[in-house]
Amino acid sequence: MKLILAIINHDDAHSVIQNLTKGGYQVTKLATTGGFLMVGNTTILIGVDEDKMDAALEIIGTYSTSRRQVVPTTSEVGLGFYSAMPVEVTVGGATDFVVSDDQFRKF
Ligand code: 2BA
Repeated sequence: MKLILAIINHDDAHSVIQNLTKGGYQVTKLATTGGFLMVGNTTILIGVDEDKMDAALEIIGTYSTSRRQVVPTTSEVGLGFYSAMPVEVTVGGATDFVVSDDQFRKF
């Protein structure tokens, strides 16, 4: 058994989860926040048998899209003055972690 933790964009969450569920996977959705942009994203947990793991990752990849996002940052330009310097970053598709789940029990 493996546990997939996938961090995806809020806007993709519905179609990713819908297609995983359609494929027979059980999914738990968490509302999370990225530490860099400090904006909301979605983390999904999927417990899968090893032989179904690649197909789950494939679904996540198919329905997750990457986006360019502008982040306002401020930097000191001297004498206590600050200038706003927008920085553009590419966010996602999906960031996936796969961990071994040595114990899985359901009561
Ligand atoms: P955030 O931390 O809000 O990061 C959003 C995007 O900002 C990242 O996209 C990346 O393009 C950029 N970024 C993040 N940290 C940066 C830094 N120190 N310097 C410059 N640019 C930076 P993604 O890499 O696609 O990540 C999307 C979200 O996935 C992240 O949101 C975070 O919530 C999660 N994530 C990504 N890698 C992770 C990791 N190694 N561990 C835990 N969470 C991760």
